[in-house]
Amino acid sequence: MSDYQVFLNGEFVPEDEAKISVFDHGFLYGDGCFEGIRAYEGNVFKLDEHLDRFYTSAKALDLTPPYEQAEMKDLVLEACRVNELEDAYIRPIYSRGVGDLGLDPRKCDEVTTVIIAREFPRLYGPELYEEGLSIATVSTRRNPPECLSPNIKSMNYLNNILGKIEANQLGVDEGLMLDTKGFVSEATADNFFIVDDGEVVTPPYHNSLRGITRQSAMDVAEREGLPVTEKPITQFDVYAADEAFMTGTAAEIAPIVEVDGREIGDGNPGEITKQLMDAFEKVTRTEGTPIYPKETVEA
Ligand code: PXG
Repeated sequence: MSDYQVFLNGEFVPEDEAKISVFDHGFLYGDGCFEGIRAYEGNVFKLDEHLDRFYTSAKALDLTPPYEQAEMKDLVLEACRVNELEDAYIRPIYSRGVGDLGLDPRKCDEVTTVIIAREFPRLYGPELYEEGLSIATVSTRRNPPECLSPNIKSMNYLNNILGKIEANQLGVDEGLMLDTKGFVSEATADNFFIVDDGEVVTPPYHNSLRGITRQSAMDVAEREGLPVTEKPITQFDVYAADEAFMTGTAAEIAPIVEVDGREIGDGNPGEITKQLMDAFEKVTRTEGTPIYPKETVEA
């Protein structure tokens, strides 16, 4: 076992001592929220954007965080420092806390706070970033906002996990989820884009998670002079597209070359996709909140 230090309820403890009660409602009911954040070469990428979403998820769950957002920002950076990380995957979690066996959140006195920071490679194998992924539409539909908003990044991922299980059973690299109306929503842990006649298109975010990498990819595309549109897309639009890719903190930008047995474009990662992958990589290496401010390094 590695010896990462995990922040748990006010202190950093060795990871094998970072234990949660079986009566924690995060465990019993998936009642809580989390973020997945990355650091590149000593800088945490889009930290404020991730923390804004984290605190909005908590608010939507009517969960009062024990730390102000600015304190949480310091703790995330500290979690990287105590683990001496430059490149990291960081996961802050707030769960409802320890209660009894009833689901009423009023039974829980204290929100559980966890921050895990560790090294973590890109979500898919390196060859898939060269050759592109084969994906398939799964039958599990993405939770509609009228039942459970996909924009709450909650500790209950069963909707996406059922989609991922189907994708695994189909023997493809990832599952594409539709919304309840049959429009494309997103992949199980990534947002979805197509490129059509030079235009970069992604579905509106109401039926999917408003991904931070999704926004970065849109910003990068605009800076590269490409038209970017948010509009509903169908499976037909996907099959007819010139290119397709996915975006996510864990996956970064990942090219897609096959959907439901249909080749996308010529079956190779598209030129615009590759351009965006390169431009995104540059952005991740030049922006971000420093983990080790200069004064500390020089002192
Ligand atoms: N959709 C869903 C459902 C997600 O969970 C994204 C899109 C992409 O969002 P960001 O903001 O990351 O660009 C996500 C993010 C994991 C893991 O452990 C999952 C995510 C992020 C980090 C790690 O599989 N999902």
